[in-house]
Amino acid sequence: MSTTVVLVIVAVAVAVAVAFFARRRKKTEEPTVAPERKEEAQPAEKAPASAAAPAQEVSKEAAKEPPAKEEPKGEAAPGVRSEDAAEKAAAEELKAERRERKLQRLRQGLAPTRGGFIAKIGALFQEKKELDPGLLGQLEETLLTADVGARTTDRLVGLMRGALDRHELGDSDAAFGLLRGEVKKILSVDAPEINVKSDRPYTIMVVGVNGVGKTTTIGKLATKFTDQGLKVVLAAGDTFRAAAVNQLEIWGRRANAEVVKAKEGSDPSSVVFDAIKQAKETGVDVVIADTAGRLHTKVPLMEEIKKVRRVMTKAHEAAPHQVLLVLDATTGQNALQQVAMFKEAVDVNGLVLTKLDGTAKGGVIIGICHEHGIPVRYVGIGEAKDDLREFEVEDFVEALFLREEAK
Ligand SMILES: Nc1nc2c(ncn2[C@@H]2O[C@H](COP(=O)(O)OP(=O)(O)O)[C@@H](O)[C@H]2O)c(=O)[nH]1
Ligand SMILES: [Mg+2]
Repeated sequence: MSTTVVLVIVAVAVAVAVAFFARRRKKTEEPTVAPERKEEAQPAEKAPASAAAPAQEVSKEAAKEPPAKEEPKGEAAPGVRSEDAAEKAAAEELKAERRERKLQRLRQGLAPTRGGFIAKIGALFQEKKELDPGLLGQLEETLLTADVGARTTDRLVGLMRGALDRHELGDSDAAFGLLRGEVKKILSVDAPEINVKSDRPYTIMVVGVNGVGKTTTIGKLATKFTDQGLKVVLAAGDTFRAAAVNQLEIWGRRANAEVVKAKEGSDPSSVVFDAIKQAKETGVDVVIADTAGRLHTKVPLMEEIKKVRRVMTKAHEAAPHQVLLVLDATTGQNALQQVAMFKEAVDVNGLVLTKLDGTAKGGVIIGICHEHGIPVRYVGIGEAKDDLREFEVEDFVEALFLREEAK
């Protein structure tokens, strides 16, 4: 009886031990394998040996590589990367959207000019089945009426005549394209970019006859710079009218820029000198000087402006970094004469063409660039603070020569 009991106890003990070891073995054979890896393993088992080989090579290659330092969580990396890619794509999309909106505003702003002489030119070429020399007479008239200027008109018509003579103009599209290309060439005046961070303070002198939009342009420019986090000081150099100082102060508040002023009738040069001095002492990034613009034909005014320029250089060796001449696009041919006068007096190195939104005479810009070789830096397409565009030839020509509306 006792033997049977002992045997039963031994048998139970053996059974328990076998069951225990069997369970332990099973556990070690299937470690913490993730379910997906188990799934991956199945086809590999079924796959022929040759197909399995590259996988082995890959893992050998992986083993050769230094331990994954930056990406220890190997499985998380692709996720992070795709998040990065998505963020990048969203940023790109936003950028493209902003650019399209900007272009749209430029197209709108240039609509009157485009609807004027560009539309006429478009129609000229559109109506013709064949291009004949008679067309050139009409082109000449259209360009002259649009204030493109005599010399520039000659250049453009001459180019078309040559192409016609050589039978290079197959159709109206080719002719329109040729004209557009030449206008682009004329507008592409070679000049270094304006980099206001290249010196501190960077100084801009703004000149032009009365009412062209100097003060407004200064306000828009100041906004542009303060939006970039730059510290801006405006010098109220138009001391001849109290209203001019008030107007600049309003823009200063809008743009979050300080205004340095003096009482009515005081010396404009000393105001500008003080502004630059103050800017140097307080670490200001950009100084923009407003100037008077009445009756540019009066010698004293031109002398006054020349003096402002000289005094700016006294206040800061590299000043003025930019002398921007503001021109009102609605004045047409008159703008060409203004360029000649200011260029001689203060060595203008950049142009701002304002009020393009309200004129069909925007073509004057082509003549100005052709005759004077001064780069256009900004264009004004409205009165609001963000209605100043950096002049980009490509965009400008594209907006100007937009064909659909010109038909
Ligand atoms: N439509 C339009 N008006 C402008 C533009 N720039 C300036 N103006 C307006 O032109 C007028 C004269 O501008 P102002 O800055 O006082 O000229 P300033 O005498 O040269 O300083 C103001 O009524 C401005 O609002 C522009 O780009 N488009
Ligand atoms: Mg003014």
